[in-house]
Amino acid sequence: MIATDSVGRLFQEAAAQGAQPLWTVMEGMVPPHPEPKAVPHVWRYADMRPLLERAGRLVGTDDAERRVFMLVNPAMEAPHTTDTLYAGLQLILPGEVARAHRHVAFALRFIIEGDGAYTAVAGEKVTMARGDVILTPSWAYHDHGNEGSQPMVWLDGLDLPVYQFFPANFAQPYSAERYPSEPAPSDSHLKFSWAEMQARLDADTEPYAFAEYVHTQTGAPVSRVIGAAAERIAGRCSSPTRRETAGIVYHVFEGRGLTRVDGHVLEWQRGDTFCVPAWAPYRHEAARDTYLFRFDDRPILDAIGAYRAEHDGA
Ligand code: 1HN
Repeated sequence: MIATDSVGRLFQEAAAQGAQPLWTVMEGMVPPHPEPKAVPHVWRYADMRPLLERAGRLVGTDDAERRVFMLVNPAMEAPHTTDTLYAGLQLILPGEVARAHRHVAFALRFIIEGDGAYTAVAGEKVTMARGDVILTPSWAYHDHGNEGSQPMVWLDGLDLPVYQFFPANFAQPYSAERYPSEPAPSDSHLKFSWAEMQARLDADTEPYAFAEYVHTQTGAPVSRVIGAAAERIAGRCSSPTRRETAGIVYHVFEGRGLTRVDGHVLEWQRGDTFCVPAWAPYRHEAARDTYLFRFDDRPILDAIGAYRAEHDGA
């Protein structure tokens, strides 16, 4: 034993060996409650739409393989909209093609505006209409094109942040601009129409209704990482107060109101996108009849046994 030994000296010599004491930091590693880095935030369509329009004038699809503004959480960096989810707003103008590629990351699209554009996924050409949800499974070649006369805007949801932890995300360009495709069958498992989802929500006579998108081939959530759902809240009514270990991205399909998240008040209206961090209690209050689309990381949390939820039963 060295006579002058000390804790400081021990730590220094441990550091020189690439080792650190656990006991000084252990509480932070097993905190008493989840500690997401993301904060609640709203991206207003009234602010984002003009930026997309300018990007449409200034940047072509030759220079931007995907013309997207990422929705970056104010407390984090891209690609984080929440700790585990990525969201972005994508614009494609009439006549444009966003060229074919594929990647391990899963994507879903929620169509915000426009008509006459398509996304071709693994050989199925899927047409887009407002409110549709379109899936791009992992490793499926996909390109987007606008054969209509209106700009097309949609919300992209990807599991990209997950690949910050698992460096397993490859991407490949396709050898041509478009991957060969045929019109998708009307019952394609890649598309969920809004009409169908709204009918499910409206069939519930309660002031608040929740319905999950279920993959028509697997009967499971839409992907192994990301799940999606929609909610209806009648005007002057509220959702229950909930909290989940899932992070959530919400998009306002129709309506106006606010969401209370952990002391923050997020005001929103049609076209806006907002996020709810993991384990933050949240409650939606609708000023008028409202439909919300949401995606979350519940499937991957379920897979690792880490999904938990509480609600007030209201
Ligand atoms: C991507 O491939 C798309 O295909 C959208 O539309 C957003 C964000 C990061 C990486 C790949 C698309 C993306 C993306």
